[in-house]
Amino acid sequence: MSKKIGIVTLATLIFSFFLIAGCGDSSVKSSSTDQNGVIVKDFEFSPAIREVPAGVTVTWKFEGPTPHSTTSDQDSLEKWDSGVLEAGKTYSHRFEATGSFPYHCGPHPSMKGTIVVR
Ligand SMILES: [Cu+2]
Repeated sequence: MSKKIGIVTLATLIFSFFLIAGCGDSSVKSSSTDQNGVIVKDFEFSPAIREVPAGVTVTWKFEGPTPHSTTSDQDSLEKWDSGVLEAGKTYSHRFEATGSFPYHCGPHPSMKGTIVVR
């Protein structure tokens, strides 16, 4: 009987640990956002090719004096358009389907990037 209670307590402890780990993960959101993030600055998407797992939200962070956008290419199967955003703004898009999704900056079509969803 006491062995059974011990197992239940252990299971509760493990469950609690994952809950805490989960909370810890969301409290350090800035670093996990960076992992799935793209900086838009100096007429570049950085990194130009960002690989993410399916179901992840990619966040573009706009910096620098020139406003830019993140806009999916015409032939991209995943569609998004941030509109033109100034420094300090962010735009997020969740990618569910796997594939390679090219995008560009509306005002500066030579700015190109790709989100690769694995
Ligand atoms: Cu631009």
